[in-house]
Order: sequence, then structure tokens, then C-alpha cells
Amino acid sequence: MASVLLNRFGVLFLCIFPACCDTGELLLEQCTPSSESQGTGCGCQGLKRDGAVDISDENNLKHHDGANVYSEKANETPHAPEHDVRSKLVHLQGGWFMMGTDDPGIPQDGEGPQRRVWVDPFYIEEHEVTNQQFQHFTNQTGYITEAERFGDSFVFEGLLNEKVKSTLSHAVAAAPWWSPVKGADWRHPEGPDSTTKHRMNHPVLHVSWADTQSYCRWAERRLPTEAEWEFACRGGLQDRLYPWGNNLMPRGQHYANLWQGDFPTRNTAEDGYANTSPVMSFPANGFGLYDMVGNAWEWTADWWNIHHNTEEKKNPKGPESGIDRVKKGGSYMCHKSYCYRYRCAARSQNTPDSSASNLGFRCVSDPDP
Ligand SMILES: *[C@@H]1O[C@H](CO)[C@@H](O)[C@H](O)[C@H]1NC(C)=O
Ligand SMILES: [Ca+2]
Ligand SMILES: [Ca+2]
Repeated sequence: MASVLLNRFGVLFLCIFPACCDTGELLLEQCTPSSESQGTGCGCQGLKRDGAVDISDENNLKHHDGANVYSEKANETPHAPEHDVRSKLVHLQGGWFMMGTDDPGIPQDGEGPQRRVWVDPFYIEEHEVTNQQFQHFTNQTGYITEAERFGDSFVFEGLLNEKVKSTLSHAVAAAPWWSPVKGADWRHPEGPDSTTKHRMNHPVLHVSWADTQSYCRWAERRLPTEAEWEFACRGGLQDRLYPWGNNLMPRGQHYANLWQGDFPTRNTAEDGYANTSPVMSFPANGFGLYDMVGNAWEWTADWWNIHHNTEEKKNPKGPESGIDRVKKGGSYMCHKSYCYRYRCAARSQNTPDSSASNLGFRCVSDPDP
């Protein structure tokens, strides 16, 4: 049975895994952000939906299943090139690699210990799913995202205009720069007055974990496991912080869309972008993959858990159950001072129904049988 909890930020949320709720220790670790994580946290963990909203496991959305039944009368642009419809896939050989780190930037995120992990060969999309691609999917299927059903989504306040700001009811206490904005969704990333018209090649945002499942299934793909994502991020390098090495800015160049300046008040956008950037605006890693760190956070398939050991693992899929799903890579909002998570070993989490103005995804595919 589900139980409703009030966390210390005064945000109601539903714990659908009583084993977690019933254990004080687990509750502290998994159901509320730890106090230490605030200093370095994105505050993203505070993005819980109000208990008053029908916060739910995926099954509670069953009455919306009509939207998930893909329309036979597809409204597809007849001659859209395949790479506009779905991203190009890059083939990765897989194999053994060292996952995680023994020198964790944010130890309480469970970045360590470093461990030997095997991943089978797979294909991964070369860039984050774009607005254009997501629109193609919704045009064809009539799919309605969870943020559209809930009627709101989290937006970084620094991107809101005064009109929208004046309508805000409350922010997340631990992360006041996040506001639930009515009418914010993937088509309206900064609220009802905003549009993606000039950002069709930017990563789609405000997608929940269930939304990513629907998209990837439609694309005949799936979300990467955390291990696959991290293998892809590392681009064939060993024991490096970033997809390109250990130096954040080789030859003084920006290699990812991150935050420069002082978070959350001053974004100098020295890298060219205060918000998201068009995908592939920064150099690819050794595997030819773009924006693995920065631009939008990326959902993975795994449940969140911070306890790992050094035991060798083959194709790990994370815990069987959990409260939050793992996201990887950091976003355009990450600055070293508070969200040093634009590293391959870094990780963070959100409840699967969360959606926000810095969270997207990409899909992977298994080799043909
Ligand atoms: C989706 O449909 C709209 C309205 O018919 C159209 O303007 C748009 O180009 C379509 N987008 C894609 C990617 O097919
Ligand atoms: Ca930037
Ligand atoms: Ca990214």
C-alpha cells in the first residue's frame, strides 16, 4: 500500500515502496535529499510533485492509456529524412570498462567505488532526442506527456518572464530557483507563452521517465541502462572525468553546454548558451556522441541506489525497485560550485514522474538478433 509522506521541504510525496518508507534509514537516504547533498546538489532532488496532484506509479496513469494507443491514421510528414525522425545510431562494441570512480566528486551520490563492468554491444543515439523528433512522435501517435496531463512542470526561475513569475504559487524550499509552472511542458519550456519554434533542434525537455519509455518504444528502441550510458559517455577513455579527458576546457575551448558565472544569479553564457543549445553544438567524444555531459540531463533505465561494491558485473541493470530513476550527465545549469555533475561517473536522481526544464533523454538499441 502506498503511503503519503511529508518531507522536510514541506513537499508531499507518495512513497510507493513501503519497504523504503518503513525503514528510517532508507527513508533518509532514498526518500529525502540528504543534508550534505544540498551544498553540491542541483536541488533537482526536490522536484517532487505535490501529493495533492495524483502522484502515481505508472499504473495510476492507466486511465490515460488512450493517449498511448498509437494512431493508425498517422499524421507523419511523408518524406521526412530518417535522421530527422529518429537519431542516427552509433554502434558501440561494448566490453569491460571501469564504471564509477574512487575519487568521487560527490560521494553521497554513490559515484564509487570504481568497478569492472561488462556491457554487451549496443547502439546509442548520437545526440539527445530533439523537439523536432519528439514532435514527430506525438504527431504520429497523439501521445500526451505526463507534464501535459498534470498541467505543470518545473522550470528554472532564471528563465521565466515577469508575467509567469507573478503567477507562481510556491517554489521548492531547498532549491528556490525551481518553480512548478502551470502550462509548462515540452511544447512550452518556460510556460504557456513560450514555444520551441526556434528550438526544434534543441533537446526535448519536460519529459517524465514514462514519456521516455513511450518514445523509445515507438522508435523501436529503449532507454540505456546507467552502465551503458556511462560506457558511452567515456568514449573509450579510461579513468577520465569528462567524455574528452580531464581538462574541462582543452585549449580554452568549451566542450559542453554548462553554466559559467555564479549560480543561480548570473549566467555569463560564455559557452554561447544560457539555456539549452542545439544538439551537436559542441565536439563529439571518441565514440562520436554529442552532449553526453551538459545541455540536458538524460534519464536512464535504472532505479536509483547509492550502494555499490567492487564486484565485477555483466550488463548490470540497477536495483529491482526503487523510488527514483537515475539520470546522467548534468545540464546547462551545472556549475562546479553547486552541481559538479557534468562528469561521466556523476549521477543524480528524480522520481519517474518528474519533469523539468533541464531534463531530457536519448535511446539505445540492441543489435539485430
Ligand atoms: C507535426 O504536425 C504539425 C501540425 O500538423 C506540423 O506543423 C509539424 O511540421 C509536424 N512535425 C513533424 C516533425 O512532423
Ligand atoms: Ca551554457
Ligand atoms: Ca546531455
